[in-house]
Amino acid sequence: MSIETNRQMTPFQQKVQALINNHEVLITVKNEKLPGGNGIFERWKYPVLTAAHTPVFWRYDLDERTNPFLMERLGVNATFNAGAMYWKGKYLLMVRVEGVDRKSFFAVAESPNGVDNFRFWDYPVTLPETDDPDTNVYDMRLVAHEDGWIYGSFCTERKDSARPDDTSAAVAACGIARTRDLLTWERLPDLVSHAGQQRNVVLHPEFIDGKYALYTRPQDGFIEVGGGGGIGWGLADSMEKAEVKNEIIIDNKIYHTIKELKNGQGPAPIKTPEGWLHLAHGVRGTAAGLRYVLYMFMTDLHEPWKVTHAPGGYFIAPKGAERVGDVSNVAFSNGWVRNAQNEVFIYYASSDTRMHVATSTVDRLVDYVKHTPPDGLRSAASVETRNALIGKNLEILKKFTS
Ligand code: M1P
Repeated sequence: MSIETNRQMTPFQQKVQALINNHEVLITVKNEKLPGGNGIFERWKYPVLTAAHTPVFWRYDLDERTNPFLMERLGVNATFNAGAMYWKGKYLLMVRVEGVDRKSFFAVAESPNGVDNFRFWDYPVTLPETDDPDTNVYDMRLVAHEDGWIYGSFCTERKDSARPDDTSAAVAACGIARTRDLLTWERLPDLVSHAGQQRNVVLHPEFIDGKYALYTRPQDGFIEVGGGGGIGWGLADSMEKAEVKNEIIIDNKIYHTIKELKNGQGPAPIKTPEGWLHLAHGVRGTAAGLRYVLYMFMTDLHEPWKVTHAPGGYFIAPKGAERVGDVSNVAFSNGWVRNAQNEVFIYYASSDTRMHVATSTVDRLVDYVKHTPPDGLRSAASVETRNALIGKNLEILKKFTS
């Protein structure tokens, strides 16, 4: 974008031009696949989105009369936890943009190749409210459902009116909106669940027995999932008045694993001939606070509520600079894209601050979930599994040298 090229620019205009030029340089940096991955996926060198990637005209008042010092009037704190989809030849992220006022909103950024050159659309999403206005909305999962609509399911957070004196008491529920063009959104009533609060609710892309199927995450409190928890599954007759009457837990949290404290479905699963590939986050406690990592599992092609393969341990954990941010030690994903070449672009946020991409393929991810040993749940079992691998490998290596 260039301005006022036909005449001498004023000092103010020169400062505006510098801001715009620097922004353009940042958002057009070519990304590079990092060498030395683990064979499962590759990381990329640069975050695909940071707060600084948001347009200059979202943050600054560019009118010299009202902003003579060219200050940021509406700062952006973070860009993270993005839903994703492939749309009209572009990789789209539905980004959680958090202002310096702590309110999150949704905005679309698009890229021609999925790994760099993400550019925000001019305006954030105008999300209609229900009769009970949201205080905060975040973490949208985008799903092109076989009914023809694109749905966004997200967390809507409101003050807990039952605890008026506690200014941090909140209630989380699943908000639902739908669109056909990603520009105009129809807000639907929030999901009615009978299992407490809800976050990380994801719509399955296909009907199951003629009903809508939802991955849920029942929780007793706003932060704590409580005694039950895990990734749930339930059916709803319609999305216009979505209600899940029964939820079953299909993927439990388990003591002394990467999902000891809580877990949650990431994006909608990817369909493969061998089953549905799932990406999720698992949370455990440490002396330094919670640690969020990503893990994968596979469910049955015809009965997606049945887990068929569960590789042990994490798939992606925050690494290096990813470990530091507003909420440190967090890897979180609610968006991935499988393209026509069966490449998979995994969009993950680090430490509630910025967005990254990791790339793999459907074949590699299926191999990973099917052939990575499950968690033996005891140190002795882990040693036994590792010894089997070591023994087999030493025999192979002997042949290399003989
Ligand atoms: O701060 C880490 C994450 O915490 C929440 O996830 P969960 O409900 O699984 O604990 C969400 O607020 C998420 O946005 C955030 O990234």
